[in-house]
Amino acid sequence: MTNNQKLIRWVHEWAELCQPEKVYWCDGSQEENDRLMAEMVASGMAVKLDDKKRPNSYYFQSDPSDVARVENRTYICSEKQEDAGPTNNWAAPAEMKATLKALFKGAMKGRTMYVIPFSMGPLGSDIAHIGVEITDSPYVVVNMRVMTRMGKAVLDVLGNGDFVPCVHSNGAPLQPGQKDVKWPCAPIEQKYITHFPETKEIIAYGSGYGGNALLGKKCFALRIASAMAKEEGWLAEHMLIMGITNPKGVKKYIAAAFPSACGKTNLAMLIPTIPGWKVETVGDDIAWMKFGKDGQLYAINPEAGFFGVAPGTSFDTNPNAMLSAASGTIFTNTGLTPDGDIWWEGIGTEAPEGTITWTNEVYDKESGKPAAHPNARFTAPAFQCPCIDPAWEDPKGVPISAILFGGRRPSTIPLVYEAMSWAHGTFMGSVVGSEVTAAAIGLKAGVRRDPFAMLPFIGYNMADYFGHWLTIGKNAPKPEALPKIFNVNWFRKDKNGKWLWPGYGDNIRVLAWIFGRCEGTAAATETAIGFVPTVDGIDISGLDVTKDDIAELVKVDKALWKEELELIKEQQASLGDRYPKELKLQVEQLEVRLG
Ligand code: O2Y
Ligand code: MN
Repeated sequence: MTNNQKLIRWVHEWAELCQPEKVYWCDGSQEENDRLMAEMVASGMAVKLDDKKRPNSYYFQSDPSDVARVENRTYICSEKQEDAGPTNNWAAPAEMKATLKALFKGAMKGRTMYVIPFSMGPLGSDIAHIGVEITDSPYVVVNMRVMTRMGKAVLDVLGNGDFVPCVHSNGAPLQPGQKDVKWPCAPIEQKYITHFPETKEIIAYGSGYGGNALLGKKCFALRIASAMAKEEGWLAEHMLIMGITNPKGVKKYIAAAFPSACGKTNLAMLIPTIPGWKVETVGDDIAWMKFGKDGQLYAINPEAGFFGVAPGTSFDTNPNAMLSAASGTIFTNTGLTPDGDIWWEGIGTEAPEGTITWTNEVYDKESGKPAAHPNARFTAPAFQCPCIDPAWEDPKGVPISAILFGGRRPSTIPLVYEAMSWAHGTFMGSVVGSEVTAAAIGLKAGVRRDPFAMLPFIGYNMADYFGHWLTIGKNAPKPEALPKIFNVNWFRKDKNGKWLWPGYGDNIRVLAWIFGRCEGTAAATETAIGFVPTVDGIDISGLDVTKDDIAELVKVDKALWKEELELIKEQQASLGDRYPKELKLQVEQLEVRLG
C-alpha cells in the first residue's frame, strides 16, 4: 500500500513490540467497514440496529470503567516540566517511554494490529495534516472512518512525506484459548494518554473510549496540533465554525470556543428564529486557522464527523444533530430499544418498554439509573448534517470574521460584549470560565476557569499559549483583517434564578448584533469591559424579553467586576512567571477602567 520507509519501519517496530496475531492496513472502503462491523456483531461487541429505523448503524456498550476522557491519566511529556506548565500532568519523555514500552510488550497478543492512515482536514489542504494510528481496536477503526478522512487515499497523498505517529492499544491481550470480553480495556491506573509535543508523537494505552482512543481528535487535533501551531504561527483551537447569512444574502463565518457542556454542537447547528437569517455548519468542535495570502485568517474543520453527546439531544433541542445521526451512525453507551433502535434521556419520547440500559440491564425509570450514560455518544458523518456548509471541505478553509468565547456564568458576564483589540480579546479568552456548584464536581463551588476552553487540550505551557495568541495578533499580515473578538454568555440569571435569555435558536439575535459589528453597522456602548449592545441593539421582536431585560443582560456591574478581577488575579498568579506582561497590562487597565 505504501513505499514510505519511515512508515513501514515504524509499523514494523511496533508490531515487534506488541506481538499482534496479524497486521492489517486499513483501506477505508465501505466493504472493509462492513466486514469489521460484521466481525464485531459476531463477537458480541456490537449490535446492528434495525435497518428500517436506523439504517447502517451500530450500537456499542463500553466497560463501565471506560466511559470518558481521563484527564488525570493524560500526560504532556516534554523534556522540561515547565514547558508542560502548571495545568498539565507532566512526565519525562524517556521515563514515560520506558513505562509504555513495558506495557506495550505483547499488548496485542491474540489480536489484529490495524494501521489507519488518516488526514485531519480535507485531503491535500495546506492547513490539513496526516497522521497514522495503529490500534488493536476494530471499534477505533470504524469510528476513525467517520471522524477523519481515512485509508488508502491518505497514503497516496502522504507519499514519502511526514506523518504524526499515533499508537493505541486497549491493553487487553488475549492468551491462546482465552474468551474475549465485550469491551476490552485496562484498569484505570494502567491507562496512559501520552503526548510528546517536541517529537510530535502520541501513545495511548488502556482505554478504548472517545478522546482516549480516537487519537486524531483531542490528542492530535488539539494537544499536538497546538504545539505545531505555536512553532509554525497558526492556531489549533477547541472551536466550532459556522457560516451565518443575513437577510441581504451577505455571509460571514465565525469560530467559537466554549467549555464542554455549553452547547457547542447546538450553536453550530442553530436554527434561526428571526426571518431571513441562515446558519450553516463547518464544524462543531475543532478549528485549525492559518493566515491566507490575502492576510485573512482561514479556518478548516480537521474532522469529518461529529462525536456528539447523546443525552439531551432531541428534535426540539437540535434537529440537525438528530438528522445527522439518522443513519450510518455509531452509538455508544445509549439505551437500546427492543425494536432495534436507540434511546436516551431527553430524546423527546418515553423509553419503550423493555429498553436496555448502557450497562445492559432492563431499563427501570423508577430505579433512578439512566438508560444512557451521561457521556453516551453518537459518531455521525458530517456530510449527513442537513445544514452542513457548502464550503465545509474547501481545502483553503473559510475566512473568519469573528471569534467568540463563552462559558456558563449566571451573573457578572453580559450576554455579549466585544473586545477593544486583539490583545484585549486574548485577555477575554484567557479568563473564560463556567460557574460550577460544589456538588457537580466535588470541589469548591465557584468559577472554574477554562481558558479558551482549552484547559485539558493545550499541549504545552498555558502561559506560553497565551503568549502565542498575542504573537498571532502582533504578526498578523493585515491587522485590520483580524477577526473581531467577542464574549457571549447565554446563561445569565435574574435575582430569582430565572434564565434571562431564551438561548437555542434565539441566539441568532446575538449573532446578528455580532454580524452587524463586523459590518460596522451595529451600535454599541463603550464600557469598562468592552463594547456592549445598546438596548435597541438586540432584535427582541416576538420574544418574551423586554428592553429592561436586555438592559439587565448587558449591564456591567462594576462591584461584581471588581470581585471578578480579584479572581482573575488569582488565576494569573497560578500560571507562574511565564504569564505574558501584555496580559498583566490588560488586568491593570481593566482595574483603572473599573475605577
Ligand atoms: O469523553 C470523550 O472521550 C469525549 S470528549 C469530547 C467529544 C466530542 C467533543 N468534545 C469533547 C470534549 O471533551 O470537549
Ligand atoms: Mn470538545
